[in-house]
Amino acid sequence: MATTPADRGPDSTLAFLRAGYRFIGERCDRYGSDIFRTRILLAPTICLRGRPAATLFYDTERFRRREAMPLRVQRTLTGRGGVQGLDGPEHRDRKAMLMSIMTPAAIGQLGQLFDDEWQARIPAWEGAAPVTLYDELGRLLTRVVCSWAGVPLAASQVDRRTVELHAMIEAPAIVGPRHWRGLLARRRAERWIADIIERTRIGTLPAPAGSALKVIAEHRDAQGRLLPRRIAAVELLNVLRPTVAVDRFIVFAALALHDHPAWRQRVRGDDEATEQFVQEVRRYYPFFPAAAAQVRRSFDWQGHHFPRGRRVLLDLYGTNHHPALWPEPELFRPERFAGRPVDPFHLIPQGGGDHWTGHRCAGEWITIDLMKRAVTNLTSAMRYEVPPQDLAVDLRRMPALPPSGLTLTNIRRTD
Ligand code: HEM
Ligand code: MYR
Repeated sequence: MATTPADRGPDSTLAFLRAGYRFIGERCDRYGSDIFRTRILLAPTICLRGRPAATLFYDTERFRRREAMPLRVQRTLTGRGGVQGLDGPEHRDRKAMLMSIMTPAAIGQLGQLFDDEWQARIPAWEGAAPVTLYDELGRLLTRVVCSWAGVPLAASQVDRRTVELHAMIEAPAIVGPRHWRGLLARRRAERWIADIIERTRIGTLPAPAGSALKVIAEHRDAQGRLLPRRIAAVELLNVLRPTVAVDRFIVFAALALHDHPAWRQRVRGDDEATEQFVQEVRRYYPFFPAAAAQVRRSFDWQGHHFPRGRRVLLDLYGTNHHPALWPEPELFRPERFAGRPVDPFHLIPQGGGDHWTGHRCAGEWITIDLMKRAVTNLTSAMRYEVPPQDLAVDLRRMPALPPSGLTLTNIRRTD
Protein backbone atom coordinates (compact mmCIF):
# COMPACT_ATOMS: atom_id res chain seq x y z
CA MET A 1 0.00 0.00 0.00
CA ALA A 2 1.42 3.43 -0.95
CA THR A 3 1.65 5.97 1.86
CA THR A 4 -0.51 8.94 1.01
CA PRO A 5 1.41 12.15 1.78
CA ALA A 6 -0.23 14.08 4.60
CA ASP A 7 -0.24 17.68 5.85
CA ARG A 8 1.27 18.08 9.26
CA GLY A 9 -0.61 19.96 11.95
CA PRO A 10 -4.13 19.54 13.30
CA ASP A 11 -6.01 21.50 10.63
CA SER A 12 -5.28 23.25 7.32
CA THR A 13 -8.41 25.41 6.97
CA LEU A 14 -6.50 28.66 7.52
CA ALA A 15 -3.79 27.56 5.09
CA PHE A 16 -6.54 26.80 2.55
CA LEU A 17 -8.11 30.23 2.98
CA ARG A 18 -4.67 31.87 2.77
CA ALA A 19 -3.42 29.94 -0.27
CA GLY A 20 -6.81 30.01 -2.06
CA TYR A 21 -6.83 28.50 -5.53
CA ARG A 22 -3.24 27.26 -5.21
CA PHE A 23 -3.78 25.34 -1.96
CA ILE A 24 -4.09 21.84 -3.42
CA GLY A 25 -1.69 22.42 -6.33
CA GLU A 26 1.08 23.82 -4.15
CA ARG A 27 0.96 20.83 -1.85
CA CYS A 28 0.79 18.36 -4.75
CA ASP A 29 3.92 20.01 -6.19
CA ARG A 30 5.66 19.90 -2.80
CA TYR A 31 4.76 16.24 -2.13
CA GLY A 32 5.34 15.16 -5.73
CA SER A 33 1.91 13.51 -5.61
CA ASP A 34 -1.53 14.29 -7.07
CA ILE A 35 -3.12 12.98 -3.90
CA PHE A 36 -2.61 13.95 -0.25
CA ARG A 37 -4.42 13.89 3.07
CA THR A 38 -5.28 16.94 5.13
CA ARG A 39 -7.91 18.31 7.51
CA ILE A 40 -10.24 21.09 6.42
CA LEU A 41 -12.87 22.51 8.78
CA LEU A 42 -11.57 19.81 11.17
CA ALA A 43 -12.77 17.04 8.84
CA PRO A 44 -10.19 14.59 7.45
CA THR A 45 -10.06 15.26 3.71
CA ILE A 46 -8.36 13.68 0.71
CA CYS A 47 -7.31 16.19 -1.96
CA LEU A 48 -6.87 15.16 -5.60
CA ARG A 49 -5.95 16.74 -8.91
CA GLY A 50 -5.31 15.62 -12.48
CA ARG A 51 -7.11 13.63 -15.15
CA PRO A 52 -7.03 10.14 -13.57
CA ALA A 53 -8.22 11.70 -10.29
CA ALA A 54 -11.07 13.50 -12.09
CA THR A 55 -12.14 10.22 -13.71
CA LEU A 56 -12.18 8.56 -10.29
CA PHE A 57 -14.01 11.47 -8.62
CA TYR A 58 -16.94 11.31 -11.05
CA ASP A 59 -17.51 7.56 -10.48
CA THR A 60 -20.86 7.62 -8.70
CA GLU A 61 -20.38 4.04 -7.48
CA ARG A 62 -17.50 5.26 -5.35
CA PHE A 63 -18.61 8.71 -4.27
CA ARG A 64 -21.78 10.37 -3.15
CA ARG A 65 -22.74 14.00 -2.66
CA ARG A 66 -25.06 13.82 0.32
CA GLU A 67 -23.55 16.00 3.06
CA ALA A 68 -20.37 16.42 1.00
CA MET A 69 -20.40 20.21 0.67
CA PRO A 70 -19.39 22.13 3.80
CA LEU A 71 -22.48 23.59 5.47
CA ARG A 72 -21.17 27.13 5.01
CA VAL A 73 -21.19 26.62 1.23
CA GLN A 74 -24.74 25.21 1.31
CA ARG A 75 -26.02 28.05 3.52
CA THR A 76 -24.84 30.71 1.09
CA LEU A 77 -23.91 29.55 -2.41
CA THR A 78 -25.91 26.43 -3.26
CA GLY A 79 -28.78 26.32 -0.78
CA ARG A 80 -29.93 23.12 0.93
CA GLY A 81 -31.98 20.31 -0.59
CA GLY A 82 -31.01 21.11 -4.19
CA VAL A 83 -29.53 18.97 -6.96
CA GLN A 84 -25.92 19.44 -5.79
CA GLY A 85 -26.46 17.25 -2.73
CA LEU A 86 -28.55 14.46 -4.31
CA ASP A 87 -27.47 10.94 -5.35
CA GLY A 88 -28.81 8.01 -7.36
CA PRO A 89 -32.31 8.07 -8.87
CA GLU A 90 -33.25 11.25 -7.02
CA HIS A 91 -30.30 13.07 -8.59
CA ARG A 92 -31.09 11.69 -12.05
CA ASP A 93 -34.67 12.92 -11.80
CA ARG A 94 -33.78 16.40 -10.54
CA LYS A 95 -30.91 16.78 -13.00
CA ALA A 96 -33.14 15.73 -15.91
CA MET A 97 -35.55 18.48 -14.87
CA LEU A 98 -32.76 21.08 -15.04
CA MET A 99 -31.23 19.73 -18.25
CA SER A 100 -34.66 19.85 -19.94
CA ILE A 101 -34.43 23.65 -19.70
CA MET A 102 -31.11 23.68 -21.57
CA THR A 103 -32.33 23.08 -25.14
CA PRO A 104 -30.38 24.70 -27.99
CA ALA A 105 -33.44 26.87 -28.75
CA ALA A 106 -33.73 28.07 -25.15
CA ILE A 107 -30.00 28.78 -24.93
CA GLY A 108 -30.29 30.74 -28.18
CA GLN A 109 -33.19 32.79 -26.74
CA LEU A 110 -31.19 33.64 -23.63
CA GLY A 111 -28.26 34.63 -25.82
CA GLN A 112 -30.43 36.82 -28.05
CA LEU A 113 -31.88 38.63 -25.01
CA PHE A 114 -28.33 39.14 -23.75
CA ASP A 115 -27.12 40.57 -27.08
CA ASP A 116 -30.17 42.84 -27.37
CA GLU A 117 -29.71 44.20 -23.85
CA TRP A 118 -25.97 44.65 -24.32
CA GLN A 119 -26.45 46.61 -27.53
CA ALA A 120 -29.27 48.65 -26.03
CA ARG A 121 -26.95 49.66 -23.15
CA ILE A 122 -24.12 50.96 -25.36
CA PRO A 123 -25.64 54.46 -25.83
CA ALA A 124 -25.84 54.86 -22.05
CA TRP A 125 -22.17 53.86 -21.74
CA GLU A 126 -21.04 56.12 -24.58
CA GLY A 127 -19.25 59.24 -23.53
CA ALA A 128 -20.42 58.87 -19.96
CA ALA A 129 -18.23 58.56 -16.90
CA PRO A 130 -16.09 55.41 -16.63
CA VAL A 131 -18.14 52.20 -16.74
CA THR A 132 -17.33 49.26 -14.46
CA LEU A 133 -17.93 46.17 -16.53
CA TYR A 134 -18.57 43.84 -13.57
CA ASP A 135 -21.32 46.10 -12.15
CA GLU A 136 -22.96 46.64 -15.54
CA LEU A 137 -22.90 42.94 -16.40
CA GLY A 138 -24.34 41.90 -13.03
CA ARG A 139 -27.43 44.05 -13.53
CA LEU A 140 -27.69 43.16 -17.23
CA LEU A 141 -27.49 39.41 -16.58
CA THR A 142 -29.97 39.62 -13.68
CA ARG A 143 -32.51 41.34 -15.94
CA VAL A 144 -31.88 38.97 -18.82
CA VAL A 145 -31.96 35.71 -16.86
CA CYS A 146 -35.10 36.66 -14.93
CA SER A 147 -36.91 37.59 -18.12
CA TRP A 148 -35.77 34.34 -19.81
CA ALA A 149 -36.66 32.19 -16.80
CA GLY A 150 -40.18 33.68 -16.51
CA VAL A 151 -39.41 35.44 -13.21
CA PRO A 152 -41.07 38.88 -13.03
CA LEU A 153 -38.66 41.64 -12.02
CA ALA A 154 -39.65 45.31 -11.78
CA ALA A 155 -37.01 47.80 -12.94
CA SER A 156 -36.91 49.17 -9.39
CA GLN A 157 -35.89 45.74 -8.03
CA VAL A 158 -32.99 44.99 -10.38
CA ASP A 159 -30.25 46.51 -8.20
CA ARG A 160 -31.47 44.79 -5.05
CA ARG A 161 -31.73 41.32 -6.61
CA THR A 162 -28.34 41.71 -8.31
CA VAL A 163 -26.78 42.54 -4.93
CA GLU A 164 -28.41 39.43 -3.40
CA LEU A 165 -27.28 37.08 -6.18
CA HIS A 166 -23.74 38.48 -6.01
CA ALA A 167 -23.70 38.18 -2.22
CA MET A 168 -24.41 34.42 -2.39
CA ILE A 169 -21.52 33.94 -4.83
CA GLU A 170 -19.11 36.03 -2.74
CA ALA A 171 -19.87 34.36 0.59
CA PRO A 172 -18.93 30.65 0.77
CA ALA A 173 -15.17 30.71 1.34
CA ILE A 174 -14.77 33.41 3.98
CA VAL A 175 -15.67 34.26 7.57
CA GLY A 176 -17.11 37.58 8.74
CA PRO A 177 -19.35 40.21 7.14
CA ARG A 178 -19.02 38.94 3.55
CA HIS A 179 -20.25 35.54 4.74
CA TRP A 180 -23.11 37.02 6.77
CA ARG A 181 -24.29 39.07 3.80
CA GLY A 182 -24.48 35.82 1.83
CA LEU A 183 -26.55 34.11 4.54
CA LEU A 184 -29.02 36.98 4.61
CA ALA A 185 -29.14 37.23 0.81
CA ARG A 186 -29.97 33.53 0.50
CA ARG A 187 -32.83 33.78 3.00
CA ARG A 188 -34.29 36.76 1.17
CA ALA A 189 -33.83 35.29 -2.29
CA GLU A 190 -35.41 31.95 -1.31
CA ARG A 191 -38.43 33.81 0.10
CA TRP A 192 -38.73 35.90 -3.08
CA ILE A 193 -38.60 32.86 -5.39
CA ALA A 194 -40.73 30.57 -3.18
CA ASP A 195 -43.51 33.17 -3.42
CA ILE A 196 -43.20 33.25 -7.22
CA ILE A 197 -43.36 29.42 -7.35
CA GLU A 198 -46.53 29.51 -5.24
CA ARG A 199 -48.19 32.15 -7.41
CA THR A 200 -47.39 30.10 -10.50
CA ARG A 201 -48.87 26.96 -8.97
CA ILE A 202 -52.13 28.63 -7.94
CA GLY A 203 -52.38 30.24 -11.37
CA THR A 204 -52.06 33.93 -10.48
CA LEU A 205 -48.69 34.24 -12.22
CA PRO A 206 -48.59 32.82 -15.76
CA ALA A 207 -45.27 31.12 -16.62
CA PRO A 208 -44.19 30.86 -20.28
CA ALA A 209 -44.03 27.30 -21.73
CA GLY A 210 -40.56 25.79 -21.39
CA SER A 211 -39.36 28.51 -19.01
CA ALA A 212 -37.30 27.55 -15.98
CA LEU A 213 -40.10 28.84 -13.74
CA LYS A 214 -42.74 26.64 -15.37
CA VAL A 215 -40.56 23.53 -15.58
CA ILE A 216 -39.49 23.74 -11.93
CA ALA A 217 -42.86 24.84 -10.48
CA GLU A 218 -44.67 22.00 -12.26
CA HIS A 219 -42.03 19.27 -11.96
CA ARG A 220 -43.25 16.04 -10.35
CA ASP A 221 -40.87 13.46 -8.90
CA ALA A 222 -41.09 9.70 -9.51
CA GLN A 223 -43.88 9.49 -6.91
CA GLY A 224 -45.85 12.20 -8.70
CA ARG A 225 -45.22 14.84 -6.02
CA LEU A 226 -44.47 18.51 -6.64
CA LEU A 227 -41.21 19.75 -5.14
CA PRO A 228 -41.63 21.43 -1.75
CA ARG A 229 -41.83 25.18 -2.39
CA ARG A 230 -38.51 25.96 -0.75
CA ILE A 231 -36.69 23.24 -2.71
CA ALA A 232 -38.24 24.51 -5.95
CA ALA A 233 -36.90 27.96 -4.99
CA VAL A 234 -33.42 26.51 -4.42
CA GLU A 235 -33.51 24.94 -7.89
CA LEU A 236 -34.76 28.07 -9.64
CA LEU A 237 -32.02 30.01 -7.86
CA ASN A 238 -29.62 27.34 -9.20
CA VAL A 239 -30.47 28.74 -12.63
CA LEU A 240 -30.60 32.47 -11.79
CA ARG A 241 -27.53 32.79 -9.52
CA PRO A 242 -24.91 31.04 -11.67
CA THR A 243 -26.12 32.75 -14.84
CA VAL A 244 -25.37 36.05 -13.13
CA ALA A 245 -22.01 34.56 -12.05
CA VAL A 246 -21.06 34.37 -15.73
CA ASP A 247 -20.28 38.10 -15.29
CA ARG A 248 -17.00 37.05 -13.63
CA PHE A 249 -15.93 34.93 -16.62
CA ILE A 250 -16.86 37.81 -18.95
CA VAL A 251 -14.72 40.21 -16.91
CA PHE A 252 -11.87 37.69 -17.21
CA ALA A 253 -12.47 37.48 -20.97
CA ALA A 254 -12.26 41.29 -21.20
CA LEU A 255 -9.07 41.19 -19.13
CA ALA A 256 -7.60 38.56 -21.48
CA LEU A 257 -8.48 40.74 -24.50
CA HIS A 258 -6.70 43.61 -22.78
CA ASP A 259 -3.59 41.54 -21.97
CA HIS A 260 -3.49 39.79 -25.37
CA PRO A 261 -4.64 42.45 -27.84
CA ALA A 262 -3.72 40.35 -30.90
CA TRP A 263 -6.70 38.16 -30.01
CA ARG A 264 -9.07 41.12 -30.52
CA GLN A 265 -8.40 40.79 -34.26
CA ARG A 266 -8.31 37.00 -34.30
CA VAL A 267 -11.73 36.47 -32.73
CA ARG A 268 -13.52 39.04 -34.92
CA GLY A 269 -15.93 37.20 -37.23
CA ASP A 270 -14.25 33.87 -36.44
CA ASP A 271 -16.44 31.50 -34.44
CA GLU A 272 -13.71 28.86 -34.01
CA ALA A 273 -11.16 31.35 -32.72
CA THR A 274 -13.80 32.84 -30.39
CA GLU A 275 -14.53 29.37 -29.01
CA GLN A 276 -10.82 28.64 -28.45
CA PHE A 277 -10.43 31.98 -26.72
CA VAL A 278 -13.42 31.33 -24.43
CA GLN A 279 -12.20 27.81 -23.55
CA GLU A 280 -8.81 29.22 -22.61
CA VAL A 281 -10.47 31.86 -20.41
CA ARG A 282 -12.39 29.06 -18.66
CA ARG A 283 -9.19 27.06 -18.21
CA TYR A 284 -6.83 29.83 -17.21
CA TYR A 285 -8.72 32.09 -14.80
CA PRO A 286 -9.66 31.06 -11.25
CA PHE A 287 -13.36 30.52 -10.56
CA PHE A 288 -14.72 27.44 -8.77
CA PRO A 289 -11.70 26.10 -6.84
CA ALA A 290 -12.70 22.52 -6.01
CA ALA A 291 -15.63 20.09 -6.10
CA ALA A 292 -16.50 18.03 -3.01
CA ALA A 293 -17.74 14.45 -2.57
CA GLN A 294 -17.80 11.71 0.07
CA VAL A 295 -16.53 8.12 -0.16
CA ARG A 296 -19.58 5.85 -0.48
CA ARG A 297 -17.80 2.70 0.70
CA SER A 298 -14.12 2.00 1.39
CA PHE A 299 -11.87 1.21 -1.57
CA ASP A 300 -8.24 1.42 -2.67
CA TRP A 301 -7.04 3.36 -5.72
CA GLN A 302 -3.50 3.35 -7.08
CA GLY A 303 -2.41 1.99 -3.70
CA HIS A 304 -4.13 4.75 -1.70
CA HIS A 305 -6.87 3.97 0.78
CA PHE A 306 -10.21 5.82 0.66
CA PRO A 307 -12.16 5.06 3.85
CA ARG A 308 -15.95 5.17 3.86
CA GLY A 309 -17.38 8.62 4.65
CA ARG A 310 -14.12 10.50 3.94
CA ARG A 311 -14.50 13.93 2.30
CA VAL A 312 -12.68 14.25 -1.03
CA LEU A 313 -11.88 17.50 -2.85
CA LEU A 314 -11.10 17.52 -6.57
CA ASP A 315 -8.93 20.49 -7.50
CA LEU A 316 -10.68 21.99 -10.55
CA TYR A 317 -8.33 24.96 -10.85
CA GLY A 318 -5.27 22.74 -10.32
CA THR A 319 -6.40 20.18 -12.90
CA ASN A 320 -6.88 23.01 -15.41
CA HIS A 321 -3.28 24.06 -14.66
CA HIS A 322 -1.73 20.58 -14.40
CA PRO A 323 1.64 20.53 -16.21
CA ALA A 324 1.08 16.95 -17.44
CA LEU A 325 -2.16 17.96 -19.16
CA TRP A 326 -1.35 21.48 -20.32
CA PRO A 327 2.05 22.40 -21.76
CA GLU A 328 3.14 25.69 -20.14
CA PRO A 329 -0.07 25.87 -18.12
CA GLU A 330 0.65 29.38 -16.81
CA LEU A 331 0.62 30.85 -20.32
CA PHE A 332 -2.64 32.10 -21.84
CA ARG A 333 -2.68 30.39 -25.23
CA PRO A 334 -6.12 29.84 -26.82
CA GLU A 335 -4.56 28.04 -29.78
CA ARG A 336 -3.92 25.07 -27.49
CA PHE A 337 -7.58 24.18 -28.14
CA ALA A 338 -7.23 24.15 -31.94
CA GLY A 339 -8.21 20.70 -33.20
CA ARG A 340 -8.13 19.29 -29.69
CA PRO A 341 -10.91 16.76 -29.10
CA VAL A 342 -13.24 17.47 -26.19
CA ASP A 343 -12.43 15.27 -23.21
CA PRO A 344 -14.86 15.23 -20.27
CA PHE A 345 -12.06 15.07 -17.68
CA HIS A 346 -9.34 17.45 -18.82
CA LEU A 347 -10.97 20.88 -19.01
CA ILE A 348 -13.06 20.99 -15.84
CA PRO A 349 -13.75 24.57 -14.66
CA GLN A 350 -17.39 23.57 -14.26
CA GLY A 351 -16.83 19.98 -13.18
CA GLY A 352 -16.14 16.86 -15.24
CA GLY A 353 -17.90 13.72 -16.44
CA ASP A 354 -21.46 13.61 -17.74
CA HIS A 355 -24.08 16.35 -17.48
CA TRP A 356 -27.07 14.02 -16.97
CA THR A 357 -25.76 11.15 -14.85
CA GLY A 358 -23.13 13.09 -12.88
CA HIS A 359 -22.81 16.45 -11.19
CA ARG A 360 -21.17 18.29 -14.06
CA CYS A 361 -22.49 21.85 -14.31
CA ALA A 362 -25.96 22.07 -15.85
CA GLY A 363 -25.18 25.53 -17.19
CA GLU A 364 -21.94 24.87 -19.01
CA TRP A 365 -23.40 25.44 -22.49
CA ILE A 366 -25.12 28.64 -21.35
CA THR A 367 -21.84 29.83 -19.91
CA ILE A 368 -19.90 29.18 -23.12
CA ASP A 369 -22.63 30.74 -25.27
CA LEU A 370 -22.86 33.92 -23.18
CA MET A 371 -19.07 34.24 -23.04
CA LYS A 372 -18.77 33.94 -26.82
CA ARG A 373 -21.44 36.58 -27.33
CA ALA A 374 -19.72 38.86 -24.80
CA VAL A 375 -16.37 38.50 -26.61
CA THR A 376 -18.10 39.35 -29.90
CA ASN A 377 -19.79 42.39 -28.36
CA LEU A 378 -16.52 43.57 -26.79
CA THR A 379 -14.59 43.25 -30.04
CA SER A 380 -17.15 43.99 -32.77
CA ALA A 381 -19.99 46.08 -31.32
CA MET A 382 -17.94 48.67 -29.43
CA ARG A 383 -14.52 50.10 -28.85
CA TYR A 384 -13.23 51.37 -25.55
CA GLU A 385 -10.12 52.13 -23.54
CA VAL A 386 -8.88 50.48 -20.37
CA PRO A 387 -7.40 53.24 -18.18
CA PRO A 388 -4.72 52.44 -15.57
CA GLN A 389 -6.33 50.51 -12.70
CA ASP A 390 -5.73 47.58 -10.37
CA LEU A 391 -6.15 44.49 -12.57
CA ALA A 392 -4.03 42.07 -10.49
CA VAL A 393 -6.04 38.89 -9.92
CA ASP A 394 -5.37 37.67 -6.38
CA LEU A 395 -5.42 33.85 -6.26
CA ARG A 396 -5.94 33.99 -2.50
CA ARG A 397 -9.37 35.57 -2.88
CA MET A 398 -12.17 33.07 -3.54
CA PRO A 399 -13.97 33.78 -5.78
CA ALA A 400 -11.38 35.86 -7.62
CA LEU A 401 -11.89 39.00 -9.72
CA PRO A 402 -9.70 41.91 -10.83
CA PRO A 403 -10.13 44.42 -7.95
CA SER A 404 -11.30 47.23 -10.23
CA GLY A 405 -14.09 45.12 -11.73
CA LEU A 406 -12.62 46.31 -15.04
CA THR A 407 -13.29 49.98 -15.69
CA LEU A 408 -13.75 51.03 -19.32
CA THR A 409 -13.66 54.59 -20.71
CA ASN A 410 -14.37 56.28 -24.06
CA ILE A 411 -16.84 53.63 -25.11
CA ARG A 412 -18.16 54.05 -28.68
CA ARG A 413 -20.51 51.93 -30.75
CA THR A 414 -18.74 50.59 -33.84
CA ASP A 415 -21.43 49.19 -36.10
C1 HEM B 1 -22.72 22.61 -10.87
C2 HEM B 1 -19.29 25.84 -11.96
C3 HEM B 1 -22.51 28.43 -14.45
C4 HEM B 1 -26.02 25.47 -12.93
C5 HEM B 1 -21.51 23.24 -11.02
C6 HEM B 1 -20.27 22.75 -10.49
C7 HEM B 1 -19.31 23.64 -10.80
C8 HEM B 1 -19.94 24.70 -11.52
C9 HEM B 1 -17.84 23.55 -10.45
C10 HEM B 1 -20.11 21.48 -9.63
C11 HEM B 1 -19.51 20.32 -10.30
C12 HEM B 1 -19.42 19.16 -9.34
O1 HEM B 1 -19.95 19.23 -8.23
O2 HEM B 1 -18.83 18.14 -9.69
C13 HEM B 1 -19.89 26.84 -12.65
C14 HEM B 1 -19.21 28.04 -13.08
C15 HEM B 1 -20.11 28.77 -13.78
C16 HEM B 1 -21.37 28.04 -13.79
C17 HEM B 1 -17.75 28.38 -12.80
C18 HEM B 1 -19.85 30.10 -14.42
C19 HEM B 1 -20.58 31.10 -14.11
C20 HEM B 1 -23.72 27.80 -14.35
C21 HEM B 1 -24.92 28.21 -15.01
C22 HEM B 1 -25.93 27.39 -14.55
C23 HEM B 1 -25.33 26.45 -13.62
C24 HEM B 1 -25.02 29.34 -16.03
C25 HEM B 1 -27.39 27.36 -14.91
C26 HEM B 1 -28.00 28.14 -15.73
C27 HEM B 1 -25.42 24.48 -12.21
C28 HEM B 1 -26.15 23.42 -11.54
C29 HEM B 1 -25.20 22.58 -10.95
C30 HEM B 1 -23.91 23.15 -11.26
C31 HEM B 1 -27.66 23.25 -11.50
C32 HEM B 1 -25.44 21.32 -10.12
C33 HEM B 1 -25.31 20.09 -10.99
C34 HEM B 1 -25.43 18.81 -10.22
O3 HEM B 1 -25.19 18.78 -9.01
O4 HEM B 1 -25.78 17.79 -10.85
N1 HEM B 1 -21.28 24.43 -11.66
N2 HEM B 1 -21.18 26.88 -13.08
N3 HEM B 1 -24.00 26.73 -13.52
N4 HEM B 1 -24.08 24.29 -12.02
FE1 HEM B 1 -22.63 25.53 -12.64
C1 MYR C 1 -22.65 29.04 -8.90
O1 MYR C 1 -23.20 30.11 -8.60
O2 MYR C 1 -23.08 27.93 -8.58
C2 MYR C 1 -21.41 29.05 -9.78
C3 MYR C 1 -20.35 30.00 -9.48
C4 MYR C 1 -19.97 30.28 -8.05
C5 MYR C 1 -18.52 30.08 -7.72
C6 MYR C 1 -18.10 30.55 -6.40
C7 MYR C 1 -16.88 29.86 -5.89
C8 MYR C 1 -16.50 30.27 -4.51
C9 MYR C 1 -15.77 29.32 -3.66
C10 MYR C 1 -16.47 28.02 -3.35
C11 MYR C 1 -15.75 27.16 -2.39
C12 MYR C 1 -16.07 25.68 -2.53
C13 MYR C 1 -15.05 24.84 -1.81
C14 MYR C 1 -15.30 23.39 -1.85
